[in-house]
This record gives sequence, C-alpha cells and structure tokens, in this order.
Amino acid sequence: SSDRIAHAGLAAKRRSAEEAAALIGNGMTVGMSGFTGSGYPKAVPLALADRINAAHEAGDPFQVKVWTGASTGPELDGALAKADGIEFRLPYNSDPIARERINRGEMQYFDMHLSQVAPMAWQGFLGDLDIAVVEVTGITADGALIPSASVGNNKTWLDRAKGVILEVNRWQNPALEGMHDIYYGTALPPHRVPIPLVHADDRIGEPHFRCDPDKVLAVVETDSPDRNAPFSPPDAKAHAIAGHLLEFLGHEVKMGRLPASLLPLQSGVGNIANAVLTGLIDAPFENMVAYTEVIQDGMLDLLEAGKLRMASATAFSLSPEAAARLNGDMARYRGKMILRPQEISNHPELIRRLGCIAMNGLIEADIYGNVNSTHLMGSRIQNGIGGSGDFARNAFISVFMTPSTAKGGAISAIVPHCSHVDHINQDVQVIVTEQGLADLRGLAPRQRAELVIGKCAHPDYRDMLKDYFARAMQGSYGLQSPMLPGEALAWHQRYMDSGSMKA
Ligand code: 0RQ
Repeated sequence: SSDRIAHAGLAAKRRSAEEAAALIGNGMTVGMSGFTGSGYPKAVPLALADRINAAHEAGDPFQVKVWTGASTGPELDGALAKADGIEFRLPYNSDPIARERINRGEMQYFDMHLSQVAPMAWQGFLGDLDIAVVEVTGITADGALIPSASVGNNKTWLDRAKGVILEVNRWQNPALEGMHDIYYGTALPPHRVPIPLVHADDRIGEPHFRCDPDKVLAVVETDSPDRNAPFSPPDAKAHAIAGHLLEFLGHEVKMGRLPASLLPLQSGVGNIANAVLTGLIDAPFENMVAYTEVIQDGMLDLLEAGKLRMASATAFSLSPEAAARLNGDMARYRGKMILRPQEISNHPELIRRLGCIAMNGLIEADIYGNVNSTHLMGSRIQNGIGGSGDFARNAFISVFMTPSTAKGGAISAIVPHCSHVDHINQDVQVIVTEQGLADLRGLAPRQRAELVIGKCAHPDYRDMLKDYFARAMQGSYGLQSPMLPGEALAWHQRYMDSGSMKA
C-alpha cells in the first residue's frame, strides 16, 4: 500500500530493495540515515550486502564508503561489515562486527565530532556523495519528506547526494510528523550567520526535509522496527555515581551557581547516564529541559513525571519497552520533544549559549583529568568520540562519569596517564565514580591530581597512584604536570602482558 507516499511521482518510483541496491556500485560513497539505532535504512543495506557477497564470491571487488549520523543497526553496519563491504566509515560506530574489522585494520574509520560531519561534507574535501539512503516516515503530497526517529545528517545527505534512495518505513509512527525542526540556514564561511536559537525549545526550521523529486532514484517500502536495545537496570555503582552527581548539582543550586531548574541537560548513552536521569525523578529540580543528542528511557520517564518540560535531541535511543510506550502516546509526546539535525543538536555555538550541563561516560581519566572516551589500551577503538567533544568543550559544566574499575577490577579507570586523549583537562570539570566526585573547576594540575586520586580512584589502586604521583614529584622534568614518561603507560603494558593493572 502507498498511503505513506502521497506524491504521485514518487509513488511511481516504488522499487524492491534489490532493485534499489543495484543502483549502488563498487567504490561509491553512500550517505545513510541512522543515529544510535534509530531511523536507519533496514532493507537496502541488507540487499547491498547480498550484492557485495555475490561479487566477492565471483572474485570481484566490491566495497563502499559509508557515512551516517552515528551508530546504526545490525542490518546496516553489521551486515555490510560482515560482508567486508565497507572500505571507509564515518563518523561513529558501535556495531561489534564493524568494530572488530576496524581493530583488525581491515576498515578505515574516521572518528569525528558529530557536529562537524555536515559542515565538513559541505567543505568538500571528503569527496562526492554518490547516493543517499534515507529512512523516512512518509512523503507528503508536494514531495517533502516526513523524517523518521532520527534526523542525524539526513538533510545534508539529501542536499549533497547525486541520487537519493528513500525507505518509507511504516513501522514508524505517522504521529512523528511535526516533531522535527529542520533548519536550513547553515552556510559555509564567509556567509555564516548566527543560528537563531536562544532557548532549548525554540523552533527555527521546518517539520520536513526538502528533496528534489527528480533526484529520487527509488522508493522502497519497509515495515521494520528500530534496533531498540534494552537497558540493564542500574546497578549499585550506577546508583552511587548518580547520587554523587545529584548531590553536586543540588549544591550548585544552593550556592547560586545554577538555577533551580538547572540548565539544559545533555546526557550521553549507556546505563550510567540513564541511571542519572532516573535519579533526577526524585531530585528537587523542577521544569528542567534537555538539549542533548539522544532521548533515552530516562528522559521519557522524566517527561512523564512532569520534571522535564521538554527535550531537544537528534534521535531516539530507547529500549523496546520505552519505544512501545512512546509509540502508543506519540501525539502527546510530540509537543514536548524536538528532533533536529545533529549539526544543530550538537552545535558548539548553541551549547555554549544555552549553557548545557554535559554528562558523558569515559573509558579512562588520568590524574590531571584528561579523558579517554574512545581507545582501549591506547589503540583499540570502542565506539568513537560521538558528541562528547561537542558538548564537553562548550558546556557550562562538563561532567564525566565511570565506574572506578573495569574488567572485574583488573583495570583502573583512573590512570597515571591516559593511553589516548579525547578531552583535554581544560574540557573536563567534574569526574565522578562510585567512589566520589572530584570538582576540578578552577584547579591547577597538581591540585587536580590530589582530588582525582583521593575522590575517584578505587581503593585497590589509590596507593599505587599516590606512589606514582609522589615519585613523579621527585623525578619529573618539570612540575607543572609531573610525569615519568618511562612509567606513564606501564599500567597499560602490565594489563596487556598479565591481564591486570595491579602490580
Ligand atoms: O567492554 O563490554 O567488552 O566488557 O569498555 O564499557 O562500562 O559498558 O561503559 O557503556 O558506559 O560506555 C566511554 C565507551 C562508556 C561510552 C564509553 C570496556 C568495558 C566494556 C564499555 P566489554 P561500559 P559504557 C553522546 C555522548 C563516547 C561517545 C559519547 C562512549 C566497554 O560512553 O562510547 O560519549 N563514549 N557520546 O569493559 C579497558 C578501560 C575500560 C574498558 C571500560 N579503562 N580499559 N576497557 N572498558 N573502561 C552520545 C553519542 O555520541 C551517540
């Protein structure tokens, strides 16, 4: 049926996923929709993976370059990576098969700030975009596109691509229409102008994507759910981290440094971020707003509890249960949520202006408060920097949180020296573990080290860190940020050699 495709010319372009995938050839660059497992195309990438497998079996080369919003789902990154069909990938990935290929050196991965993807695509040095494959909820009578459960970089892909393949997914709720705010005022320097958004709930754009129907090569109808991953219930550590952070925020309100409704919240992905949001339900803050990247379960709970007034993001990232809840009551939620292009949801200018409270996860932090969000043991990519850098550098307060150990205690998340740095200490103001919270604002490196070791490190590693710091105070080349280069990464080497950072 074509009740989701009201434009006659585009209805006439309905094709099978196989026919659409046949338009994609070896070496092409394909811009796909999708952000944290929502709104990604579900049929064409699978059909493309079949084509790639067939080519490889026949001994022919077939790989594509894949650009997206952020992470997608097993039908996209998983299937294409399994087929060894991705030559180059940007800007964020969390798929385990793709991760494995990247870490085996079989795929080039350009891990970038999510706010920079669209502007850099416009700058032109990334090369041409051959095809856009974009999931939409429907097509209006005049050919405008009703966005899906994520906006991501779709506007840019639709504008930049030479040809467009649309997936119209009837699983997406038609009541999504009107929730989106697609801003068409971006430009490259010297023509850039201020983005006219001064409150998290301002609408500055249009509800639909513009798309030249002549550029549309095929329209594929689908009926498939997003990859909605369940959240594990917060464990004791997550509760402890949330507790420390909420106490800190309460203190900031008391000191008059934050308003009673706080400032627009940004929350990263994962169970700890979700536990913090859940904890906010019982916290004394009212009328909060979120200006963030993804709307996860905890945000929905806060909206329902009336604590959160509205949430602005670029995508949903929900558990199956929360997705069903949202779908069942979309018309009501629509008035409280805005989905925007990721260059707007993550825009440094807007994050700085609004004064967001950024709360993100980390892999490891060093004693001076530099943060590694991406690489295990300095070299193995986990996911990518995502939006954490967009928010951390420009936030009113930038918070990073983590359990103090990983891998059953064999790894300390607080180390003498980060094996890779994504967020320099200037962009990291608060570090929280289940052990405690270090408020590093206004402190110099040696002062920061005392606090990070004392408040955040696990007791199993605290004396080792104190010992390193004391010896660095003696043997360091300079004492601004004391360091023993020959020893700084010894903990990581010990883990790789023996399976534990413990001496
Ligand atoms: O690996 O599953 O094999 O055991 O890293 O760790 O504890 O599940 O942590 O889900 O909160 O993710 C930084 C990755 C944390 C995330 C990161 C191992 C650990 C496990 C994952 P296993 P957890 P979380 C906006 C913000 C960047 C993007 C971002 C992230 C795995 O928060 O991707 O912030 N951030 N975006 O065992 C070795 C350590 C380790 C370690 C954890 N120190 N050494 N391994 N692990 N610490 C949202 C978006 O941008 C979309």
